[in-house]
Amino acid sequence: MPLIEAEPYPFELMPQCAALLIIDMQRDFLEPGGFGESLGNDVGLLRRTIAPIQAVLAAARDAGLTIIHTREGHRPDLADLPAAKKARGKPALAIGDRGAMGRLLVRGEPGHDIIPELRPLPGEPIVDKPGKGAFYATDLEAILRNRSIRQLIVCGVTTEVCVNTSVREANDRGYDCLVLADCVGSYFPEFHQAGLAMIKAQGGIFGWVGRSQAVIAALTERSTR
Ligand code: TIU
Repeated sequence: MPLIEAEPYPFELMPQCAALLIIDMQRDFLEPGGFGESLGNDVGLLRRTIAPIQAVLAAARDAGLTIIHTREGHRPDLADLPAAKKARGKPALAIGDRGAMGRLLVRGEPGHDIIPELRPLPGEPIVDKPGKGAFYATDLEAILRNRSIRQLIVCGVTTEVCVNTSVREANDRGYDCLVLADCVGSYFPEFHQAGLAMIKAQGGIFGWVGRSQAVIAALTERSTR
């Protein structure tokens, strides 16, 4: 059983019941002209996560792990968009408005796509989520149950918003989450740090925090054995 260096204590990876969960690595959050920028954020801050996620993704694919991608977004008719979410922050461009990459945070638009560097392969489930949490109003739990998944290795953006919300949802449902610090990112460095601290505090109240290299080493050792 690979033991992965993590805080608050090593994570016992069980590869046969673990999934790599990559949260919302979409053009809308990582490229200029999308939803993230419409909220007043510097989207360049998230790009340091791309190379380490690519490396973990490659190792997870080689090791045969289940890989699940999520995307935050809404139906083109916006019927699943709460009025409060659309109004929040009074942005000049709101969800559903037309931006440089199509309608902001709307399914089927170019900005809603996962960035090309992390394009899903056929057979890797993509979970479309209308909220910040990956479990709310999605079939993620059914997918995990059908594959007997009990552990989640978590990557994606942003640390304190969709990553934290999803990890909290997963924790309440009985999943063990290992969040990779170099594979999650925020528009606010201080929120990134606090978001990770909150997960691992109190003996790992929501889960574990580790780094990509430790996971890659464990998976590589396993796939070459
Ligand atoms: N995916 C995700 O985190 N959605 C957000 O809206 N994040 C922000 O930090 N705004």
